Amino acid sequence: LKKITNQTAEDLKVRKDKTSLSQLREMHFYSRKTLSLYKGLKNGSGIIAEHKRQSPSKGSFNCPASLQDVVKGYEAAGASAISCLTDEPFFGGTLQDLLEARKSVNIPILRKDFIIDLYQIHEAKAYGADAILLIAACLNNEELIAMSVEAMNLGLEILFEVHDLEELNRIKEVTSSMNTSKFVIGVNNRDLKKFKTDIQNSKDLLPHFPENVLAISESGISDPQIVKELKNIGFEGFLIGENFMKTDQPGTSCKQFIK
Ligand code: IGP
Repeated sequence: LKKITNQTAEDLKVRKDKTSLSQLREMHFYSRKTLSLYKGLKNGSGIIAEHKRQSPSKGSFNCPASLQDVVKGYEAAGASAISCLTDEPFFGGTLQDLLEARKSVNIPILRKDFIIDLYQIHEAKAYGADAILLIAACLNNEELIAMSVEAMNLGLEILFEVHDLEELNRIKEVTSSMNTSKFVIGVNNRDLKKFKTDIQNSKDLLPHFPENVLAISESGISDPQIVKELKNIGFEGFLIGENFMKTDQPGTSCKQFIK
């Protein structure tokens, strides 16, 4: 994670030099009214379908479908939202991907990246995102609060990502000071040190969630049966990437999780 965020900081310098904050503010989607990820999950299938070309642990998924086909396929299949990777060095995504996804679908889009700077939140808005990911493992409490306030001021919703109880307790602390309950907390089932996924992580952490918070399970969801199981214990969102992107038609694969 340290390696990734260091690289993110490097790339950020270059982008900041190229595009000023006021230029971001002039972009077409910057003033767009966002869609609610929270409502999308509450009222729909709960599936957040991810566009991801590659991952550090698995390499390229060699998906032959274009981004446009993938995200349109997800929307047609009944996904509640799209997760769009924009990290380039490790996941092969770009901000252009986010822009293209925005032009292709009418469901909420999550910018999936390693957010460590307020500038990235303005980028997210400018390129058409409705929500951002804030990873507890990347940010201290003070940073989490600053990022959250900035996002909410821009009308972006937040998915807080945790891996363990220590991180969940920090998110509880941070969110208790916010005057909105429209945020979601996701348990990442992937152990960042070993890159292994275990659904048990979601099951273990759910009892420690604050009340009335929308709970999401992320990573390693490889079977519709797992979604059913997690739904039964109270999860309302399911973030799925690899299982769809490793097939030729991610939209068709997504559909099998929703019917
Ligand atoms: C999706 P999977 O195992 O279905 O491909 O996982 C998603 O949870 C994963 O891509 C992810 C991620 C992240 C990627 C979770 N948190 C943070 C990049 C950054």
